Amino acid sequence: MTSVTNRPLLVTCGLPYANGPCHIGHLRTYIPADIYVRCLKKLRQSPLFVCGSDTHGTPIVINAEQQGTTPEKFAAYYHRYWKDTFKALSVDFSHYGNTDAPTNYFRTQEIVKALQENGYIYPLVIRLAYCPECDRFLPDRYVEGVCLFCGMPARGDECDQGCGRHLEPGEVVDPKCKTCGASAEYREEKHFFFKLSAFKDFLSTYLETLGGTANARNYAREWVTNELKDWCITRNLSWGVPFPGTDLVVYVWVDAPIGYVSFTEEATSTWEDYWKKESNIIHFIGGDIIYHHAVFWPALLKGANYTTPAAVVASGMVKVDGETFSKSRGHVVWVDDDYLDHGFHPDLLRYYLAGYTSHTKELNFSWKVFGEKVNRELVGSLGNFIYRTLLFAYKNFGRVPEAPVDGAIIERIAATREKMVSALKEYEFKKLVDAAMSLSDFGNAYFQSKELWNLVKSDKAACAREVKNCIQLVKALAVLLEPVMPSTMRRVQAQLGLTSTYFSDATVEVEPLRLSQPALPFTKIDEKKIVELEITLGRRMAGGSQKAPANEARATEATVELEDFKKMDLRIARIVEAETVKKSDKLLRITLQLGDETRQIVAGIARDYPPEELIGTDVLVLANVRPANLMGVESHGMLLAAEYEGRAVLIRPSQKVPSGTRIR
Ligand code: B3M
Ligand code: ZN
Repeated sequence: MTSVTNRPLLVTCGLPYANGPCHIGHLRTYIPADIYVRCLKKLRQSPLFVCGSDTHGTPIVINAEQQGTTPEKFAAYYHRYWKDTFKALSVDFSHYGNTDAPTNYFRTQEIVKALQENGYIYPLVIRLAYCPECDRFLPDRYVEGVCLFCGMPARGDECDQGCGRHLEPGEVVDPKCKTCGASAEYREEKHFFFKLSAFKDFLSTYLETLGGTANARNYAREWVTNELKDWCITRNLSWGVPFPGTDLVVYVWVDAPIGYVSFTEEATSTWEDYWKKESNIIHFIGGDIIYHHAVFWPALLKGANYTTPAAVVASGMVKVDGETFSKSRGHVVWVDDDYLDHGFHPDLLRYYLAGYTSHTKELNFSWKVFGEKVNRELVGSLGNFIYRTLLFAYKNFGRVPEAPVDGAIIERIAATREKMVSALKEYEFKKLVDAAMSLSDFGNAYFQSKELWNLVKSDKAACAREVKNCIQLVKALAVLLEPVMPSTMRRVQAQLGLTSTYFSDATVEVEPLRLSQPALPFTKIDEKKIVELEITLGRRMAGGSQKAPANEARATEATVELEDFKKMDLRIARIVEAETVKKSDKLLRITLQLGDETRQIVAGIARDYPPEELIGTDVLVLANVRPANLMGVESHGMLLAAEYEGRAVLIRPSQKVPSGTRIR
């Protein structure tokens, strides 16, 4: 947060590629950015918060090709996916667009033309990898080879395993075609370059005052002092924004950041206040794309007479169980398969990611630490304080007692709020969370030290005052922590009947209203569950493979051979027994009659079907799925159900047929 607050304020997040599902690594950008924006709103500012899907570039074309679909359909699927995922995680953008939209085509071409008019784009005949077998030029990810600078294996436009450099076409040695494997040759073709080198002086000055995190500034400075090369900004592809007057498209790293502008245009008619006038633009990004945001992007904006960003906030990397994050090596935690699908509340993950370590430091994800943080801090401290306070007040007074709050309590809350606001200015989300959590610890100690359970008997009026103090602390926590855990804290606010929840309200005395039976804000995570998740992750990491995320298959209308379909043994079965699996609120243990055979299966439908209603009914099962063990119960077969509005809807035959009947 910069000190100038009256300027139009825009916060953005790096655009996820519409190329695959969400993993924990992504969330280090989105969750802190969302917390930041929510805090600003609590401080009565009105930031616009935009993001969108990055739909262009060669990886998307290649993946669509491999799945037998078009890049449009492929990207459109993931665009919807990301939109839904952000919603599920309470990441609340003012607008979420996508770069394959007309607004972005228009804005990209307009900016390219402005750069041309201002003399920052020039044509150049260059040598490009060309595959004689496929008979085409090989842009970016279509080519693999060796990095010209460090000799490590490199793919397309980046040296991802070596020096980390952005690679220009022609800087990959020994190029091979990624599609057919043939050795590529170099051929000459005319392309267009952006004169990044002309911005050296501008960038040196610009970086002196760039806000955000120091890692972004320092990294960018190094590049600007050492090496600023012009960028080739055209590619031989048909997927992307056409480069005016050619049959090339614009390089994805041009039209992707321009998405920030076009999404603002889609969000508000006053978009020029953000991008053409003095404004306050804050980019939240991952630490691996600093060069693009703090060097290339400001130069591009400057060259086209647009407003340059005021701050770049770059998050540290994520490790998984001590290993460098890598999807291909299985060092990955998927947000759907590994987290949301297990019924975990998004607020727990938001808390963990924001409060684990400093924003710019490396975060080592581990289920064990996640479990401990949830159980010790959220359940043991925060949840415990909120619940015991509200329960004690409800039982002994039936209401928020009518008594003044101690000045010392109000001061303690004000000091916490101040710490949080200064942490926010430094983009230090851990400090922000820590400040609130120490208020929670203070609350617990206070409750304990006043021995309210004795005081209520000896001096009810004195007890009422102390209860009021505790409730004031609960109110403050519910207000101050709402940006971190929005839905959980809003539930607590509702119990106190709070209507105004700005940060300034934390020190406003809570109204003496009637209380109802309070609800536990958090529930403990079973140790067994954590062990189960650790095992799954351990297997994936040992297997060294990327478990295909469930959505990948659903992504497209990939075709299936009839032979493959015939391998599935689909049958009608009759449910003869059903009961809930112990310690699980999701799973049912079901016994099926399949002709002469009886089978036990475990199905995750306990929330949608009471067991007693299932007995005697017919269902459709995949009988030859590999047996699995779920929560210690063997499952041999899979029930087929439609997924509708988050519920399972069982598929049943339209008339009675004998159990065991095959489906064709
Ligand atoms: N789509 C994702 C990445 O490289 C890329 C970000 C674009 S931000 C304009 O992290
Ligand atoms: Zn390299």
